Amino acid sequence: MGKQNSKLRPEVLQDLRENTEFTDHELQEWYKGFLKDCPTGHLTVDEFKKIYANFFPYGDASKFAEHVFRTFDTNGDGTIDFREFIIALSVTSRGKLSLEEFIKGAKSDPSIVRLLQCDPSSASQF
Ligand SMILES: [Ca+2]
Repeated sequence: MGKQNSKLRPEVLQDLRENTEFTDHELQEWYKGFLKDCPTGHLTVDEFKKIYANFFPYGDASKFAEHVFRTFDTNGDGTIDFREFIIALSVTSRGKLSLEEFIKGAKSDPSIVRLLQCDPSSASQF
């Protein structure tokens, strides 16, 4: 298998720094975490559902996960790469949170839960 390269390349780092509010250090930390969950560097919808289920273990969240996945997958190629992930996250968290804080905050903040679970096609149920 060899040693995994878990460092972002300088040109990638520069691009992400300009498009998010994260620092170099935070971006590297997020990238390490991303590769841990997703060694290929590309999240599929099935992998995303698994991760999402850890965020929201109650109920069947897979439909919502698919909606969030489509929101994150900005180029619509069916996978979420690190750039799409971190930019979506930067918008959500404003870059002020660690991953743990984000998960904790997302679980305890009803507005984020609503945001993540918002499915326009089923909004009329509420
Ligand atoms: Ca994509």
